[in-house]
Amino acid sequence: MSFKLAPLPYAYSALEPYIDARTMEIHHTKHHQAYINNLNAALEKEPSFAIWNLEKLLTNKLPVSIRTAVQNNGGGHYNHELFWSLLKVNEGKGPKGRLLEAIVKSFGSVEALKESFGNAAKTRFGSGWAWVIVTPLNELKVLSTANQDTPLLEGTPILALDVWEHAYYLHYQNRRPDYVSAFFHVVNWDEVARLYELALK
Ligand code: MN3
Repeated sequence: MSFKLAPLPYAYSALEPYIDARTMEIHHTKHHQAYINNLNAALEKEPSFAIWNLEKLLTNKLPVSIRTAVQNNGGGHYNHELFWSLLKVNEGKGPKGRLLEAIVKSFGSVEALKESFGNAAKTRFGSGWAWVIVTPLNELKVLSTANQDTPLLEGTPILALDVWEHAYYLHYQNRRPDYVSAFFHVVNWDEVARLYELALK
C-alpha cells in the first residue's frame, strides 16, 4: 500500500481572488505530492508500518529510522488533505447550528474565534499551521504548530490554515496577515461543522 495524491474536489481557480489558481496548482501538485513521495519512500524502509493508516502513523512512536520523515512528510500529507477539504468560497456565510453554539461557548463570538485563530496564524514564527481542534473534553481550542506537525495528540482538528510561505507567497509575498484575512472568505463552514460533529466524544 502506498499513499496517493487525491484530485481536489474543485478547480484550482475556485478560490480566487482569495487564493490564486497558480498557487493552488503548485501547492497541490508539487508540495503536497512531495510530502506523499517522501512518506512512501520512508515507509519502504520499514514495510511493517506501511499498512498503518496515517493517523496511527502520526500518533504512535515509530522506529528512529523513519520517525522524523513520517512526522514531517506524513504530517504534510495529513495536513494538506484536511486543508483542501476545508476550502470553499463562502460568500460571507458563517458557522451555524451546534458548531456556532460551541464557538460562542468557547470564544464568546465568531469574531473572537477569528481573532484568536488569526493571531495564531500570524504569529507562528517561520513555517507551520494554525488550528481549531476539538479537545477530548469536547471544547474548542486554537493553537498553532511548527513545520508539518499535526495537533492530533491534543485533539481532533476541524479548521486548519497553512502558513508556510509556499501557501501564499506568489500572490501575497510577505503579507501573511492579508492572506490570513482572505482565508476567512474561503472557509467551508459546513465542512467544519461536519468534522465538529464527528469529533464529539
Ligand atoms: Mn503547504
